[in-house]
Amino acid sequence: MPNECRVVDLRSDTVTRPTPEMRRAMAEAEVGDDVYREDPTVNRLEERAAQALGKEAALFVPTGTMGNQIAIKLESAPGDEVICEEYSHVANYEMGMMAAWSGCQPRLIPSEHGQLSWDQIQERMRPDIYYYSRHALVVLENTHNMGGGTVYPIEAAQEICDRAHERGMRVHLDGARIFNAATYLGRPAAELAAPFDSVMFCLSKGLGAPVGSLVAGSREFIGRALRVRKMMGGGMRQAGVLAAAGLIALEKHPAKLAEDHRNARYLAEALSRLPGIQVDLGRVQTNIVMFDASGTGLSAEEFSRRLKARGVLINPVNETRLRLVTHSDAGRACCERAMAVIAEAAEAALRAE
Ligand code: TLP
Repeated sequence: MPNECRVVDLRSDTVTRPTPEMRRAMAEAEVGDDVYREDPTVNRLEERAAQALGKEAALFVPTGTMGNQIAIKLESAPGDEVICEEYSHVANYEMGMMAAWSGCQPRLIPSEHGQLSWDQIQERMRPDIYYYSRHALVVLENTHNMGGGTVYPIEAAQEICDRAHERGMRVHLDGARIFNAATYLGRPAAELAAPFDSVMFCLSKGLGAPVGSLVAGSREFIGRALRVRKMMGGGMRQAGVLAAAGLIALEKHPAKLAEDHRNARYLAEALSRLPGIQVDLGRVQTNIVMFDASGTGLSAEEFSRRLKARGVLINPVNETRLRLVTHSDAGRACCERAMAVIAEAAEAALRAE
C-alpha cells in the first residue's frame, strides 16, 4: 500500500496540502502590504482571477464564506430576503451570517439536486408590494455541494439571471467549485460566470491551495467589496505568501480536476455494487459522491466511525447519508484502498444483522 494511503481522507477537497511547487513559490513570493494594495503577488492573483472569470476585477479573501458574505452585504439591505436553494451553503453552513451581518433572511427554495429553475423561484417569490420583504438578491451554487456536486446547465443559470435582472434583482454565484463545473461541461469558467453580477470561487478546495478564495465582479463592486473585507477583518497585509500558492492553483490545477472526477465515478460505481449501499449514479457529475448506508443497518455516523477505525475518513451528512469528496491528495490507489475498506465494513455489518 502506498504510504500516503494509510489514512485516506475523503471528508472534503479542502484537506489538500500545498504541493512542493506551491511551497517553493510561497517561500520566494514577492510581498508588500496588501492593505495599501502594495502586494505584487496578490495584485497578480486578483488580475488573473478576474481574467479567468471574465470579470473586470477580483478581490482575494481568506475564505469562501467571507467572499459570499461580502457579496450578500453589498447587494442587500436589512429586512431583505435572499433567494437561495434550500440546502445552499450560504443558508446552511455560513453560521447564519446573512442574518447576523447583513440583516437578511433566506427565502429557501426546494429543489431536486441543488439546481433551481426560474419557474421554481418565481413560484416562491412574494409580490412586489411595499408591505412584503424585498427580494434583493438571488444566490446560486455551482457545483452544488449538498446536491452531490451537481452542475447547473448553462441555459438554466442564464435564464434565472436574465429574469432576476428584469425584476431589478442581482444574482451572485457561489462558485466555490466553479472549475469543477467548467471541467464537467468542457466550457471555460468565464462562460459559466458571465450572466452573474458577482462570483466567488475557492482556491483552497480541489485547486489545492492552502488558503484563499476570490470574489469577482465589476470594478465598482470590487471597490466597495474592499471596504467590506476590511470591516470584516479581512485585510491581510503580506498575503502574497498565500497568493503565490493561489496563482499555481489557478493556473495549473484546473487541468487536474478531471482526474478527481474520474475517481469519484470509480468510487460511485463500486459503491453502487455493494450490498446495503445506495448511490444515485446519475447525480455523480464532479468530485462529490453522496451515498446512503442505511441498508447496512447502521446509521451514517456509525458507518463513518467504523471506516475511520480502518483509516478511511468520510463524513456523515445526516442520519442515513454520507458524503465523500475526491481530490488530488487521494489518487486512484488511495481510492481503491478506501473502496476495499468500505466494502468490508458494509459486508461485516450485514453479516452481523
Ligand atoms: N464547503 C465545505 C464545508 O463548509 C461544507 C466543504 O467541505 O465542502 N460555498 C460552498 C459551495 C462550499 O462548499 C464551501 C465550503 C464554501 C462556500 C465556504 O468556503 P470556506 O470553507 O472557504 O469558507
